[in-house]
Order: sequence, then structure tokens, then C-alpha cells
Amino acid sequence: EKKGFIFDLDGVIVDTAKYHYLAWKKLANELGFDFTLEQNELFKGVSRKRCLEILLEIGKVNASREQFDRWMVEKNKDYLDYIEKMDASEILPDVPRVLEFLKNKKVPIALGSASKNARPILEKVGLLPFFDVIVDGNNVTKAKPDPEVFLIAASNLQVVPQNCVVFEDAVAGIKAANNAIMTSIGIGDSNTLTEANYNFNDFTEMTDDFLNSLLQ
Ligand code: B16
Ligand code: MG
Repeated sequence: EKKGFIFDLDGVIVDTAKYHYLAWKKLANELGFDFTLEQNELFKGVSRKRCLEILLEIGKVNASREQFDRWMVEKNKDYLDYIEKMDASEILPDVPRVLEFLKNKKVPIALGSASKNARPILEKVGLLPFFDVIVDGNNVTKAKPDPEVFLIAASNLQVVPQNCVVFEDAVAGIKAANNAIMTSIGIGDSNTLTEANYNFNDFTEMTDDFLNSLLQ
């Protein structure tokens, strides 16, 4: 039966979490409080709007609707300044090998990301041609752990959810994949991604044999 593979972006294909962090930290500091790398973990896979809500809770800051929207714009502007300089050197190890392996097997590939900046990032690092389908923050109304982003990806790939494999680095993303009844593969710390069906520290640990086993 036909299989489909779905990749998260931030933390799976590229490490843009560090740029999100710097942009959120700058805003927090302007507002008079600190934002730690540990707190940044809570932001992974979470929508921009929800991130700002959490940030303001951390800093105990109240905002009008207008002010909230201005900070959203400001954070994204700073984030765009960072990703402006991205190139292929920022692709995480062995991502191109896995993408090429799947392409050679004619397996359809989708992106399933919460980011509204997903397309320009894929373009900058040169991976856009690998993706048959892109579903990102512009296409969804419900954030991970809601399965919406992955279910839309599966539907666009024309593969039933049960035959989809999802690569994710965020707890919310693994939950979203499991909620979609897809095979979930955690990329990163297995102590954090405890609900994943399989765990790998990164793609260098993922053998061709393992990928083939997913295609059976
Ligand atoms: P943007 P992913 C997510 O991407 C990030 O992990 C998360 O930290 C970020 O807030 C979210 O995208 C929205 O990003 O501000 O660019 O729309 O991991 O789902 O690829
Ligand atoms: Mg991610």
C-alpha cells in the first residue's frame, strides 16, 4: 500500500529554534524580563500567537489586542532578519540523504510545520524541490497537538493517515502524529519524546534498512 512521509521543519530539517529563541529573548528583554533556553523548549512546535501568549504569562505582562499584534510583528521581523542569512550549511545532518532515499523510492514527501515562514526557509536551504506537499502555519487553524496539520498533509499526498510516517522533534508534534494515527518518529531526546513510536537522536542514526522497514 502507498506510504507517505511527513517532515516537521524546525528542529527536524533545520535548527531554527535558536533563531526563534533569540527573537523571543530580545522581546522579553525589552519588556524587562529574561527568557531562558529551558523556557524556549515550551515554544517548539507551538504557533507564534501561542508563543507570545506564553511569553507574556512568563513576564506577567498584560497587553491590549493592538499591542499584542505589534509584538507579534516585531518578533517575526527580528526572526526574518536571522533566517535571511540561512543557506544549505544549516540543514541538519543526513536530512538530504533521507530525502534522496525516499525520492529514489518514489515515496511522496510532505512538510507539516506550524511555521508561517516554512516555504522561504526551505527555499533558502535549497530543499524545496523535494517536497510534493507543503502544509504550514498558513494552512491550519488548530495547532499541534491537534492532528490537523498532518491530516491535511496526508490528504494532499493522497495517502491514508495510517500509512503516513511523521518525523518530529516536539512533544506536541509527536502527540499530533499519534492523534492522526500515523507512525511517529521522534528526532531528538528520547527522554523528552517518550510517546514516539521510534526515537533517533538525529538522522545520522537512521539506517536505510530502517527506512525500508517503514515502507513494508
Ligand atoms: P513562525 P515547526 C514551529 O515550527 C516552531 O517550532 C515554533 O517554535 C514556532 O513558534 C512555530 O513554528 C511558528 O513559527 O513564527 O515562523 O510562524 O517545528 O512546526 O516546524
Ligand atoms: Mg519542530
